[in-house]
Order: sequence, then structure tokens, then C-alpha cells
Amino acid sequence: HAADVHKTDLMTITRFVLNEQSKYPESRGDFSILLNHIVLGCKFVCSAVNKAGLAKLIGLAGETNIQGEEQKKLDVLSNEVFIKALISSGRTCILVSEEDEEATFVEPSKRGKYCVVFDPLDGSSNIDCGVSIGTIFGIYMIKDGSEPVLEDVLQPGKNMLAAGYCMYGSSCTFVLSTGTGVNGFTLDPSLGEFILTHPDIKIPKKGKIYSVNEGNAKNWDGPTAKYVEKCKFPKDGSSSKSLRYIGSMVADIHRTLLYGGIFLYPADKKSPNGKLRVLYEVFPMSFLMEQAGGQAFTGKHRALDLVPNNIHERSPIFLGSYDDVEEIKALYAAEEKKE
Ligand code: P6P
Repeated sequence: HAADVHKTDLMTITRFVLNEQSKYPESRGDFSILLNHIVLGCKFVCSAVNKAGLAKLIGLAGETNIQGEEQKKLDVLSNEVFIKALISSGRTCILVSEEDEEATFVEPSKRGKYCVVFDPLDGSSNIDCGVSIGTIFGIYMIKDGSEPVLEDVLQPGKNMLAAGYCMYGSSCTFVLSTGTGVNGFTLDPSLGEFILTHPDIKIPKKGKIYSVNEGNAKNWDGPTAKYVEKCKFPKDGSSSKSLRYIGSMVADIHRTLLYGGIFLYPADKKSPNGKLRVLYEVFPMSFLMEQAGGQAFTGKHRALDLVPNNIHERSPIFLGSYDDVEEIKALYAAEEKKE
């Protein structure tokens, strides 16, 4: 019977968000409208990404198409779709995209109270070989009701109201937290709806996987090198961890969230602040990890406490299972004591 109920009681992301909204009677549904526009953008990108391979075959993606028009690269196309969808929602006032050097300030007639930071197509260098890629986003409320200013998107990650990602892989999976846990939805192409498939995701307290680009090993600092060594040659007789590294953040994070373990993009001599961007990679993924019972650390402090100084700032990041991150925090703390 339970299975039948599931089949007939379709919990779509729209219904889910409206249920959430009903907990705030004073809410006018602005957040639900905003999220629906983000979901719309993801559905479009999912369809475009799935066609990318085919499009390349018939000379569309990234080259001139049969009408001789220059076909936009998918990440540029995705960015335009999200910018337009977010502005047309009438609920945003500042947009920060990985694709745009400057923040977008929405014109007054279309302004709302939310600020959205996003990477429209993270890992897009992996499209041609068919590796999963994704959209990552975070949502802030403008700090006070007056004129939107850049400081409204330079808030610490702990001030985010919501964060999530959409992974374009073998299936299209939308993972979202609005601050009361993490839920995953899978796109049913026949309905064009995201259906709740992973209710209340909790990351295992400890994992058996570490995820890092070992190719950077020669540039790592002491604590990271010691931690990875421990993963490979545990001193306490426990079995070594498996290495899984896809090189597409959404895919690596999704696996970490579901299976447990730790994802590391440390600082190194080449990149003193690491590679990943604070606003639209580090903060949303750290927000999700904490909401799922894990944690996120920069090598110095809790990732969500970081206050960014510019919209494309980078930070080292260690996130995943609570106990695994504790171990690397201890190694950095010991290093701190020596200095
Ligand atoms: P590296 C993809 O280009 C990306 O921004 C993230 O999606 C991914 O986690 C990271 O870079 C991979 O970086 O240096 O290991 O290739």
C-alpha cells in the first residue's frame, strides 16, 4: 500500500516548497516564486546539456549551426537563461554569476528582496566527455530594504536562506536546503516535474572515501599532505580509504553527500587561496553539508563564517562527513600551535 501511496501522492518540488512556505503564514510566496524560476532554469539547462552531444554532431554546440548562426557555448547559454529567469521572477535585486565579472543589479521595476549567487554550469569543461556537471546556487536576503549594494552579496555563508545544486548526469537531480535539512528531487522527463526521491538526506558520520586531485600533491601544505598520507597508509591498522575524484564539483559533492567521506580542494603553493569560489561553490556546498549533518572547514575556520571581500574570491575547502573533517581540523590546529 505504501508504494501505491507514493505513486499517487506525487511530491513535486513545487508542492514541497509550497508546503515549506505554509510554515510561514506571513509569507507572500516570494521565495516559492523565486525557487520555481530557478527550477525552470535547471529544466532548460538539463534539456540543453542532454542535447549537447547530439548538437555537436549536427554542428550546433559551440560552432555555427545550419543557419550559419554562431551557437553559444553551453555555459554562456546557461548563464543567460538563469539571468533572464531570475530577473523575470521579479523577486531578485542582485545576481552574481561565475560567468559575469560584475554583479547584475536588477532594474527597480523588476526588483525583489533576494540576492542569488550561482555558477550556471560548473565543471563545463567535462561536457564533451559526458561527465556529470551542474548548476550551483545560494540565496541571500537583501540586508536592509533600501537600495541594493554590493555588500548585500558579501555576506558570510551562514546568512544564506537557501542553497542547492542541480546535477546533469545519468538523471537530473536537484538537491536543496532551505535551512531545515536537505532534500533531493529527480526530474521525471515524462512529467517535466522534479519528484522527491531523496527525502531528508543525512551524510554518514564517517566515510571510506577521500576526494582530492592527487596531481597537486607536490604543492600541498603539511596538514593536507599528512591527512592524505593517513587515508592511504592508516597507522591504526584500519583499512585505507578509496580515492574517488571526478573533477566536477557537483558530482564529487553529490557522491560525498550520499555515500559519506571527505572532499578536499586545499590551498597550495600555486593557488594560495585554493581554486574553488566562495560565493557560488564553497558556500552553497558547505551550507548543504552542515544541513545534512556534516561540516565544512577552510583550513582556518568554519567555511560558512568566512566574510568574502570580492564576489569571485576563492577559498580552500575541506567538507563532508563530520568525523572525517574533524580529523583534518585537528591536523591544522596542531600546525597552528607549532607556528
Ligand atoms: P581540478 C571544474 O572546473 C571545477 O571548477 C570544479 O567543478 C571541480 O571540483 C574543480 O574545478 C576541479 O579542479 O584542478 O582538480 O581540475
